[in-house]
Amino acid sequence: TYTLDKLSLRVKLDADALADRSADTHKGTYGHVLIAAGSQAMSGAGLLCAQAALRGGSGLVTWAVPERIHERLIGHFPEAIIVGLPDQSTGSWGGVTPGEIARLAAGKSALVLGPGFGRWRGDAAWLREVWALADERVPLLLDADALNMIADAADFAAWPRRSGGVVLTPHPGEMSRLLGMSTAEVQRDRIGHARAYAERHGVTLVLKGARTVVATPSGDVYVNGNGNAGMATAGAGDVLAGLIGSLLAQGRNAVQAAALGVWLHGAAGDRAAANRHSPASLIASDIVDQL
Ligand code: NPW
Ligand code: AMP
Ligand code: MG
Repeated sequence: TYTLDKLSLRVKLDADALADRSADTHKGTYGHVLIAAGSQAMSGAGLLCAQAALRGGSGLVTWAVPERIHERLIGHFPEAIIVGLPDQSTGSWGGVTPGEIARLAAGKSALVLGPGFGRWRGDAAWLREVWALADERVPLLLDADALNMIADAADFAAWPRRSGGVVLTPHPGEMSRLLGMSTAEVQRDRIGHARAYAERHGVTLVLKGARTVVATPSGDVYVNGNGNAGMATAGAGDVLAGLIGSLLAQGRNAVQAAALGVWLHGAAGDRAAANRHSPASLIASDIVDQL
């Protein structure tokens, strides 16, 4: 087990490398993230996620949403490409088909799926199809409701491994659903549960909350030391998902992107808190602003 604090010099050097851009580059050099996130009531989750992906340094961000909310987002986020996918009155993520997401994911540098989706019955089969159809070389980050979909799948351990890598970013409530145990039980052994899950499923697992744990498929664990309770606020996790997606798109592997993303997210949260009279008034957009 490593502490990201103790390795802070290495994390900082890695962070500095992000800022160190060679002159002869263009937006295509820095990756293209596809964010599939947001719904009627929770378009904000998608917006925060997509903003964090751009602030994280990706050259291009495409934000995919169900068609019905597309119209009202136009003009609110000029830097993002916003694509409305055909939807229906019912079904997972507003009835958008897995095939539409896979088609859009082709040629992208990373895919972030789940923030602000909402929940439907039969979600596990829907996610399984995205998993099968989307190019396995594209790194995949699953957050929020996409994690609830995994929790509903009886056979997640048997899903084929993806060569691009997979990052899961549960908070303790989502982790409790993944493991079928109470949140209190998860919290009693955060490192043990995170490590066992990551090894068993061949994923990089980020167990969020105070002292976020990053567990790798090979059994290493990093515990983060920065961040603050002001980050216990709506949308903070959606920002982290977009940020890690951005680092994946810029060529970091799953473990590097998760560890660096968690540390940068905490550092930005600490700056955001310091800028306010009280951490209580910190909101997720402040974290995006400080990246
Ligand atoms: P309790 O009981 O409160 O203590 P859910 P969600 C637990 C979207 N959002 N330590 C918590 O415990 C998301 O992207 C949209 C311990 C409770 O049981 C998702 O799509 C926003 N326990 C959707 O909303 C802004 C912890 O988890 C459960 C914990 C639902 O996501 C908000 C709650 O989790 C939001 O991001 C911790 N550190 N953290 C928007 N503006 O569009 C959580 N728990 O039921 O999965 O609900 O996280 O709000
Ligand atoms: P979510 O619950 O998905 O919105 O994610 C919340 C984000 O804020 C995660 O990155 C957490 O690690 C972070 N966070 C929430 N509460 C705290 C806390 N008390 N201390 C440090 N970070 C926190
Ligand atoms: Mg969340």
